[in-house]
Amino acid sequence: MKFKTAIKPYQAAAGGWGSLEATTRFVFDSKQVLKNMRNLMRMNKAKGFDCPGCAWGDDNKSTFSFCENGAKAVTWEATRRFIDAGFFAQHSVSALYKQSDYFLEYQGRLTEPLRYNRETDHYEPISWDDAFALIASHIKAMDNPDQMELYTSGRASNEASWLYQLFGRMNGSNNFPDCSNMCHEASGTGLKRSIGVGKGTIRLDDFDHADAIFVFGQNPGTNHPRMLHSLRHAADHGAKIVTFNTLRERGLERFADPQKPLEVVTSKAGTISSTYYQPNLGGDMAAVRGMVKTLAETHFARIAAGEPGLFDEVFINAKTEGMEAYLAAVAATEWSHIVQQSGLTEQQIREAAAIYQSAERVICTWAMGVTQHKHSVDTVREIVNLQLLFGQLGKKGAGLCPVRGHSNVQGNRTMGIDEKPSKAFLDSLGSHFGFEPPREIGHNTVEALEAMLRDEIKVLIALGGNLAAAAPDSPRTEEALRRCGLTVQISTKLNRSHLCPGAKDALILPTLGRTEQDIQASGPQFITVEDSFSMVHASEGVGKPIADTQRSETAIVAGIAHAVLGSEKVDWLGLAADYNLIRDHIAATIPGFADFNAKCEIKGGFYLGNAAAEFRFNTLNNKAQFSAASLPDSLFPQLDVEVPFTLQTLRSHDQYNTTIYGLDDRYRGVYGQREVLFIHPDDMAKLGLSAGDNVDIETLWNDGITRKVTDFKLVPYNIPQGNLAAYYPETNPLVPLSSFGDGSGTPTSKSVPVKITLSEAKAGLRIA
Ligand SMILES: Nc1nc2c(c(=O)[nH]1)N[C@H]1C(S)=C(S)[C@@H](COP(=O)(O)OP(=O)(O)OC[C@H]3O[C@@H](n4cnc5c(=O)[nH]c(N)nc54)[C@H](O)[C@@H]3O)O[C@H]1N2
Ligand SMILES: Nc1nc2c(c(=O)[nH]1)N[C@H]1C(S)=C(S)[C@@H](COP(=O)(O)OP(=O)(O)OC[C@H]3O[C@@H](n4cnc5c(=O)[nH]c(N)nc54)[C@H](O)[C@@H]3O)O[C@H]1N2
Ligand SMILES: [Mo]
Repeated sequence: MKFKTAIKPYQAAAGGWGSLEATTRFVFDSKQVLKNMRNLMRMNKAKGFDCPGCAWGDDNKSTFSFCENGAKAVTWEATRRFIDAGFFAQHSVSALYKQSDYFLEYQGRLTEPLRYNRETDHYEPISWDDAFALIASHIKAMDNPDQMELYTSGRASNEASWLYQLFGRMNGSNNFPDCSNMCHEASGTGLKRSIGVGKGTIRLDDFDHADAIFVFGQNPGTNHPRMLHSLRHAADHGAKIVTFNTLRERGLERFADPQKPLEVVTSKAGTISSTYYQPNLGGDMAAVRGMVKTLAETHFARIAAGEPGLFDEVFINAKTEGMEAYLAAVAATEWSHIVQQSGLTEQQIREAAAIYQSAERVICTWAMGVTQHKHSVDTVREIVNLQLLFGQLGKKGAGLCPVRGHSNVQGNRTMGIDEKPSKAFLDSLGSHFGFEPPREIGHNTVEALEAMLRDEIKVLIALGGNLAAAAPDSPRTEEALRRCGLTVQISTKLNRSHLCPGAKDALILPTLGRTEQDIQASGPQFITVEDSFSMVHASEGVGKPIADTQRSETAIVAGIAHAVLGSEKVDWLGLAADYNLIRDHIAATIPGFADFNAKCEIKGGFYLGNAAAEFRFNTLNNKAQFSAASLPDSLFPQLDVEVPFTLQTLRSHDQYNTTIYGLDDRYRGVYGQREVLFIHPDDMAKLGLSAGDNVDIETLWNDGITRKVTDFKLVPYNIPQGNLAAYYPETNPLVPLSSFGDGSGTPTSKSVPVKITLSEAKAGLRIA
């Protein structure tokens, strides 16, 4: 495939015509316009399916509650293109491996179960029953249950995830690596340690009541476009939106609502961020610490003058622990350290603190810019510290909001997809089903890959996702997959992971997507999902599946469990025949789900509640815990070499994680290409390089392994000096598997120590 390439800075607001045009282009490009439009209109409504795009909540207010990127996610799934046995007979695995990720998914939907034939290097059809029997034979041949890894990607429904974890635990292991380990793990861990619950404390309508919203390290214009409606609405009502983002992101600057025709026609774009700070990568903890340093100064000065202080002392005394130690740590942190690490000036940080101080109700939101560093748990806890000082929790318009990624990643965790489950959960599962669940902590994603590399894993089952391309250190990750005995990929589309077949056997099991009707023995089924705001609601597909050989995720998990464990303790196939029965078990084993089936009728879903938002802190002493961590001295304490650049790996506007929809990144002005490197113009000049030069990027790490990608085109960009940005997954080979967050285990995808050098290739870049 050839694409016209260009670099052309984007001048308009985010959203607006650009967004409508792109949405309609996606919808009309696909073969079935009417069906797609109907799908879109039902998305995120009481009846119909939940958008598979992101985990943002639904306001049920806009006429069309969908966004450009949600439209892409739906049309990409609902395509009429498909591949069957003929395609795999034609293309060997080695030949497909040479194709791009874009090419692989572009081929369309997987329709038949397939087994890899090592002799011929082709995938060949296999019946569902034979596939299940093959999986059972591999699992039964294992020496111990920890030789299996059950990976989950965050699109899987509550019903499928719950069944999957039950299967894994009944088989004896807590090895549940998942995409969350690479994503918001630091949020879950940090929040749990600080406030006793690993989820956000606010509800969607809190945005309407906030006086200030602090947005750390996220790009909603691309990754949570519906969040722009909430931000825009808040800004229109006078809320201050303070953004901390290393890059200048258009969606955080200006937004024209594509669903308001007048705004689009008149180009009446609204300003989103009232203030925009560009910290260094990994600089947010320092920035927040500097804000607290400023606010503490004012607080104590006022008290010394006999005036009321700033902090919410009633809340702090009654509900928290550890403030003194924290404030001592803040006092001990020098401004020079804060300035050096944040990359912001003392004045900028004092200004941000002043905005915080003047707001009565504050929301802090964040995503991958906060969670994919070594000190991410401490950073999340630093944000919580700030909010605790002011009692910005559990009141209207205030609280903590980690903005989740995959549309049901939060629900997966609620359902028990967790390598470190709580004792209470295991007890409840064990007593409900009369078995002793495994008590040992299982593997997270990095640990699972390391175990695979040590040849300890005989079976890998992946419920969705694309581990080969999503995980760090691509060549080693691919090798890890190839070293498993059996790999089983439950997928909608062809991807890199299918092309890294297990050493003995590999299966591809084609599944239905969320947009499609799911008909089981008892009739049409719906599933449920949970959004970032702990709202659980039903989702029912409307499109007709492309092939009757595809099965639902729930049915596939049940089929595997039945083949392995039989029906003595659990009637797996009976559960898959009627998802209401699964929901009854969920109601009996997971807190907050009593009367689950009845609650599924509630329009807009039901709220699971959040103990911390009600000032119940499920920590050891029932108080919220301040964290007194010190600021790290360096992002790379493991290294004793000088690091010229820190690289972040991020998403373009035309991708969903490892799914590449197209090669444009409209808001960043990049067209027809993905192998680009965003760099400050002065950094480029210092190295004697120019826009359009091709460079090689090499990781500086301490294990003697060379990690390098070549021929990336330089794009001068509004980014602080010393910081770089490039797209994931192309740059995953640069992220060392052994570089992960303290306490989170999350690969440090937003801080990779690198150097760059001019590469051989000379191809110039057109700067329009
Ligand atoms: N269309 C679309 N939607 C998606 C996804 C997708 O790929 N496509 N992915 C989904 C998933 S799984 C997730 S987790 C979310 C991801 O949503 P985001 O977290 O928005 O994803 P990234 O593209 O990784 O963007 C990281 C943002 O943080 C900034 N940043 C990076 N490092 C730092 C830092 O250290 N400090 C600060 N202050 N800023 C920093 C970057 O400049 C960038 O704007 O989106 C979800 N929604
Ligand atoms: N360098 C770098 N690496 C990263 C990140 C980063 O920012 N930088 N981000 C990380 C993050 S936040 C995440 S969440 C992970 C994502 O990791 P994953 O969740 O593993 O990856 P995805 O790309 O979302 O998975 C895409 C595949 O899922 C399958 N699929 C799509 N829909 C469905 C469905 O409904 N059911 C099933 N069974 N399969 C389906 C398709 O076959 C598709 O190829 O990547 C992480 N990796
Ligand atoms: Mo994610």
